[in-house]
Amino acid sequence: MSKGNLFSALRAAFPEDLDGIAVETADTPTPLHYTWRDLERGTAMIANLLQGLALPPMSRIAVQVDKSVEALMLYLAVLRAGHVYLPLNNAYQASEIEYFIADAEPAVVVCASRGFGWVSTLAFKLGTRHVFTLDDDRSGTLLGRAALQPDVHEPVHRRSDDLAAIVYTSGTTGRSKGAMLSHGNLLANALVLKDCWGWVPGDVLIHALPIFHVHGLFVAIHGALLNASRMIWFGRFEPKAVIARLPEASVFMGVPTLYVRMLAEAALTREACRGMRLFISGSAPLLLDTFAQWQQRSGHTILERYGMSETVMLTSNPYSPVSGRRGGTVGFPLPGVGLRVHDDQDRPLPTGEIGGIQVRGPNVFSGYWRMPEKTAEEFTEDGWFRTGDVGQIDAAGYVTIVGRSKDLVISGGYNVYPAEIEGYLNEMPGVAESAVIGVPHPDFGEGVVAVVVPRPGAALDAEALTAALKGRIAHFKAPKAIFIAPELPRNAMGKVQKNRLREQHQALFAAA
Ligand code: MLC
Ligand code: AMP
Repeated sequence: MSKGNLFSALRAAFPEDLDGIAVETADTPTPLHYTWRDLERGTAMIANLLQGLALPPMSRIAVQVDKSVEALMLYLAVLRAGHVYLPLNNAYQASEIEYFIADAEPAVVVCASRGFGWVSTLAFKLGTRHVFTLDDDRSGTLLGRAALQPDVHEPVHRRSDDLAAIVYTSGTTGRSKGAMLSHGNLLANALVLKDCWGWVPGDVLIHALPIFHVHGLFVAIHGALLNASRMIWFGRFEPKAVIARLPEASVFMGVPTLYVRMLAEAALTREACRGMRLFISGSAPLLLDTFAQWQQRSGHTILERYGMSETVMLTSNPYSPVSGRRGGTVGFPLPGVGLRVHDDQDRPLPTGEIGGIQVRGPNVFSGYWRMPEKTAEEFTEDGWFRTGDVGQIDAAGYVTIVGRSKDLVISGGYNVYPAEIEGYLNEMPGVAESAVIGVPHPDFGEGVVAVVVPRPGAALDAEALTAALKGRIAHFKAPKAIFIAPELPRNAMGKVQKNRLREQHQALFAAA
């Protein structure tokens, strides 16, 4: 770890000329240009504000805001002040936020002003002392207060294994788990990716992902900052607008849905992509068909990589040679990452056989926040992390993900945990039981589907169930289709056979 903390390492990579453009907004009413000096000063002011609150060291700072450059500065300022960043999806509603605040006990919560009423009520009830607002138009109490602060700040020293962020990832049994990532985890991964993906001075990154998950927050932002690269910053992904900016850029990172949506645009041509150096995909499986279509339409070979909240990035297809990028695979373990495939009894499997993927390395998290038993369960006796992904390594060393042992649906790059949705459905009046599955979806990769069994005599209405769910949880988790059925298929042990449900509804969205 360089002197100070992860922020110091990123700051050390800023260009000498701090007056160059670091970030340019693409979808604000007028384009905004932030220089490297703006990032330096803005993060100093927010860090000073946090330090002035006299919080205990390594306090959690929970953030549920719309994407903005100021939100990026808030993240960097939290690192700079030596506190722990806790990003939250801005689609989460009260019951979801309540859980995170109760579990993480943040000293500070930052939310959008439209949510201030309910967020602050929850936060104060749960013991949080400070709630600020931050909106995507540079307004809110956070910036109002930060504006009064000095614009110089000495980054607070943190050791490599000190906590930098907690990223919540849901548990298969319902309770969400906070993956604890250290300054060292994040920096080690960022440095490896800088080399592996051939970042060069002058690269320009189109940033169109949300910044509450590891993909948009760590992989994309650290990549650009460590390389002193300008970012073209989209508050939200819009395919036409992104394609229009490709000629000015060289690097793009997306989940597969972003590629599928850009492919649907006639403007996606070789000409539009001529200046691009690298397209990267991850967070969900990239279909071979999308990989091949992209090659044909853009003339570029997407580089697919694999990672997770607990580990940041684990594998990557080769940057060079381009011909080494194999569609349908996630490439090779990154330098320093150990990756092995084991059977259910933790015995190593021979090359080519399918089993559970286990990993270790400087990027692998130390455990789940306040869940020592869960942490112990997810690590093997010899210290490897069980990813819950199922895959194989071929003779040439390429890793392929073939499925998941965890009951998880990945929809448009967002994780949806069936157990959580079933929990909400089962609580609803007239519901006896339910099963939630993922089936192929042309846009989202997987679409969430629920099969619900009514209590005897109860009449259920799928639309009403959907509306009730959307009143309680983030809408992306709500099933895209709900079927009412007299019973669920079960095996001899009484376990619900989700495979049979998946087969039954396999073509649901394809047909649509
Ligand atoms: C939005 N909706 C979704 C959805 N996104 N439904 C299912 N799955 C999704 N992913 C729903 C909304 O709830 C809303 O429903 C409706 O679609 C329109 O919402 P929107 O906000 O206008 O959607 P849109 O902007 O089109 O968003 C789609 C998207 C977004 C693909 C751009 O989902 C996205 O940015 N995904 C990226 C997620 C990501 O960054 N993952 C990285 C995880 S890190 P309603 O009912 O309100 O109309 C990780 C590790 C790793 O996995 O390896 O990287
Ligand atoms: P998250 O918990 O949101 O970080 O999601 C991590 C999960 O996303 C991994 O455990 C994988 O199941 C999945 N994932 C990430 N990248 C890929 C990829 N390239 N191909 C298939 N699955 C992926």
